[in-house]
Amino acid sequence: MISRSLPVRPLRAALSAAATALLTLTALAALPQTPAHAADTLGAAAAEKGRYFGAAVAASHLGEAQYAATLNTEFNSVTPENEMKWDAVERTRDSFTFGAADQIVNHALGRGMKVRGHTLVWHSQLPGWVAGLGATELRSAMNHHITQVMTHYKGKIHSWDVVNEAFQDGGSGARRSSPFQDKLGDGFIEEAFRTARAADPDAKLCYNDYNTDGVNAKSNAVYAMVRDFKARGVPIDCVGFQSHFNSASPVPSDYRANLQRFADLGVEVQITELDIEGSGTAQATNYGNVVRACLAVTRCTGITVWGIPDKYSWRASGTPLLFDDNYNKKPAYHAVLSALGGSTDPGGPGNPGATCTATYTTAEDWGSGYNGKVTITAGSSPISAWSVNVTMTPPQKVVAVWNGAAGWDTSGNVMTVRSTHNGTLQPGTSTTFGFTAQRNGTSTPPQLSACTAS
Ligand code: G2I
Repeated sequence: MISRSLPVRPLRAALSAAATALLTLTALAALPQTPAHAADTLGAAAAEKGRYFGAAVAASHLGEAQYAATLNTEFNSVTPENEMKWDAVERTRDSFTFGAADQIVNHALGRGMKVRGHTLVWHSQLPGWVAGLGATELRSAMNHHITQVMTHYKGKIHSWDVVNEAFQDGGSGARRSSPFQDKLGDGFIEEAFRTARAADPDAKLCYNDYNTDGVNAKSNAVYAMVRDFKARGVPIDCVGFQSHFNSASPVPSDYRANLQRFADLGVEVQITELDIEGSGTAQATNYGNVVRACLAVTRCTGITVWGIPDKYSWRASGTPLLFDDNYNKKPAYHAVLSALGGSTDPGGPGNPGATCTATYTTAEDWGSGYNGKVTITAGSSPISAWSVNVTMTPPQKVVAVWNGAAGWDTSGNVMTVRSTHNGTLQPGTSTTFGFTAQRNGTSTPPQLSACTAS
C-alpha cells in the first residue's frame, strides 16, 4: 500500500497572493466587470451568459417539497412535460381544460421563470376525434386549437413548439405520416406557423424534433424546410433540438456545427429536451460538451433538461438527468454548472476561517487499476462544505467516484470533487471520498491541490 501525505496550500494564502497581483494589475489596466462571485445555480449561471436554463415540469410533482425547491432554486425556465399537449387541453372538441398547464405557468411566472410552450401540433398524444376528421374539418380544428391555446397564454410564453416531430426517422428525409400530413399535405406546417404568429405575435415560434441533433438526412430535411420558410417569409423564429441521448444515440460529434448551420439561417436554436443516459464522469463529460456547444453558438438561446430527478424521467432506468432520485446533484450537474461558468466552490465570505487539508492513499491496487482514498480534514474552524482538485496523469482514467461529487475541467485531467452529504466537519475531524482509476499504462499517482472549505 502506498501512503503519502500531501499538505495542501491553504486557499487563503493563494488568494492573498492573487489579490496582490490583482491590485498591481488594476493599476495598469481597467479590468472587465465580473460578478463578485461566480453564479452557483444553473439558471443564474446561464443568465450570466444571456441564456435560460430550464426543466420539463409535471404539475403532479409540484406539491413535492424537494421537487419544487430544486426547480425554484436551479432553473429559470420551465416546459410543461405533458400538460399543454392536445390530449390534455382539448380532449373533447372545442372544450378546453387548462387547469394543470395553468398551475405550471403560474408557478413559473410567479417566481420570475420563463415558460416554453410544448406543443401545439403533434401526431402523438392526439385525441381520437382529431384523427377522425376529414381534411376541411381537420384544418379548421388545427387552426382553432392553435388560436385558442396561444390566446389563453398570450404574453406568457417565450417560445412555442408550434409543430413537433413532423419528419420521419431514417434516411429518407420524408415527412412522417400523421393525420395532419396525410390529409393536409406538407402545407400543414406552414399553415400552423402562420396561424400561430397571428395568435401571439410576441412568442417565438419553433419547429421541434429529435434525431436532428447532428448533420443527417432528417436534419437536412428540416434544414431545407427552415431555409425555404425564411426565403418565403413563413414566420419561424427557432428550431428546437430535443437532444435525447444514450449509447445508441450519442451526442453527435458535429452537434455544434449542426446548431450553427441552423443559426446561420437566421433562426434561434434551442436545446429543448436534453437528457443523456449514463452516470458518473462519462455522463458529466457529455453534458458539459452539450452545454459548451450551445454557448459556442451565439443564437443558441437556452437549454431545457427533460425533467429534474432521474426517478421522474421518461427514461428513468437510464438515469439521464442532473439530479438523482434524492435530489442530490450528480457529477453531470457540476459539469453543466462549470460549463456555464458557474461555480459550486464552497469558499466564500460566509466562513472566513474555514480551511481544510487533503491527503491521498491508495486503498486497493490490482495492477491495471486502483482505488484511491482521499481524507479531508477540517482546520481549526468547523466547516460545512469542502472541495479538492485531483489531477490525473493521462491516459489514466477515473471510472467511479463515491462520497463526493466530481466535475472535470476542459482538459479532462483535473477532477474537482465536492462534498455531498459529508461536508460538515468539526475542527480537526476528517471524512473521506474514494475513486477508482484505470492506469492505462501510466503509474504516476494522483496529485491533490486546492482543498477549499466553507
Ligand atoms: O418521449 C419523450 C419526449 C419526446 N419529444 C416530445 C415530448 O413531448 C416527449 O415527452 C414525453 C413525456 O416525457 C412523457 O411523460 O412524452 C410522452 C408521451 O409521448 C410522455 O409519456 C406519457 C405516457 O405515455 C402516458 O402514459 C402518461 O399518461 O406521459 C403521460 C403523463 O404522465
